[in-house]
Amino acid sequence: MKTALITGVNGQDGAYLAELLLEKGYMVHGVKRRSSLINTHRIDHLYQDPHEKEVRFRLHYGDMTDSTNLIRIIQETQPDEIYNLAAMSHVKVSFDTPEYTANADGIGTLRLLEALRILGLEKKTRIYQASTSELYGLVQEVPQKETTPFYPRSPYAVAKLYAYWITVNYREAYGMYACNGILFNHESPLRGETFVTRKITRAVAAIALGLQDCLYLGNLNAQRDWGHAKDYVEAMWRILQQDKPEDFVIATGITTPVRDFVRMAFAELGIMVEFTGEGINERGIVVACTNDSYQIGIGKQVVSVDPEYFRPTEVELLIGDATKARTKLGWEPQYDLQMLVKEMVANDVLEFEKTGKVQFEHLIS
Ligand code: NDP
Ligand code: GDR
Repeated sequence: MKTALITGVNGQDGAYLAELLLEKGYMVHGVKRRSSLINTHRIDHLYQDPHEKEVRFRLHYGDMTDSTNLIRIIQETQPDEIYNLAAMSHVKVSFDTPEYTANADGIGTLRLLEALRILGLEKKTRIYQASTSELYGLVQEVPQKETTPFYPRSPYAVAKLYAYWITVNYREAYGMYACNGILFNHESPLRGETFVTRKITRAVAAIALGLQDCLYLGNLNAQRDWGHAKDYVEAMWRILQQDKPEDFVIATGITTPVRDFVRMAFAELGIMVEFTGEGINERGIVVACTNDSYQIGIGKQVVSVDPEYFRPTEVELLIGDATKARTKLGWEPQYDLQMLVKEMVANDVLEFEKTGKVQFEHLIS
């Protein structure tokens, strides 16, 4: 039985990856940091009482900013594979917490690599680093592939740039099996509520339900290559099963503006929205976005732009070329954007239903 250690196990990707590895028969250890409230809802279905026999899923308290703790967990668990998914992963928030982001996302990766060397595991343990399409930042080339130059545009991306190169350096310097997956945006019903896709699908459900009037967003013109997290964790696993350690871009190859994601999400509930123009009011820029639904009032403004959500430096266009992953890993995404939007909206409708406020299943088209 192989043993895997996942940092960030209670995040979106950690939850899908833990499920996948358990299905494959792994012993899975997860690192989660202490929080004042229980925040394991994404992995609660995987939880096993540690007092039972043959437990294959265990959680350990840990933090990417604490080397001693990482060394101890690795020593105890002796993993065959480490998936380093833990990070302060919100690009906008990284402008507010740049030093912490550098510490957790950049130096945190170094701490794991060094822990393997200190423990003499550098030839045994394979390590996956969660790199990101944010490394490409300001467009140098489209579509973006493994050889495209990096130009990070946020403290988050700069921290991840360090993590990318320290992973490459430890591979070259010490012969470690250390790989970067350069993953483009991937979403799911488990996506954090403040990332744009989930923010939209939740708001669409709430607006249709009459619980919210208007969705305030930032840059509607940004374009992202959105895939499904379930497909992307499969790629992470495949990256660590190759003969030779290498870096891979994982993407769908299709890019979509934020405003089209908004349209698609409303359309799932039978509400057609139209962006009819821009103006200025006391809140700043307003994009008129009206709808054709009797349910919520024909012509009602359902989306506005709040400049509060603009970033000091933005990444305008991401579109990935995953040819290398398709050919070398045999990786193919199973979901397209339409399927993803459908699943996310349906999930948010159900979540609001669970709160018992109102039943509106009939709205799902
Ligand atoms: P999430 O934000 O959902 O999960 C991040 C996880 O990291 C959470 O479990 C979080 O714990 C944990 N974490 C944060 N800071 C620390 C710390 N200091 N010590 C220990 N754990 C910490 O991210 P995703 O699952 O979406 O992404 C996984 C990884 O992949 C991240 O590194 C992200 O940067 C990267 N990535 C994500 C992409 C995407 O589109 N989703 C694309 C490319 C890369 P807590 O719940 O306590 O906050
Ligand atoms: P991103 O994801 O920054 O690409 O990072 P996010 O969903 O936050 O933003 C995508 C684009 O949408 C625009 N946008 C808004 N974003 C948010 N969060 N909230 C808004 O109201 C809003 N309005 C418009 C943004 O400006 C941006 O252009 C994600 C994270 O998962 C990273 O960890 C990961 O590395 C990258 O994807 C790949």
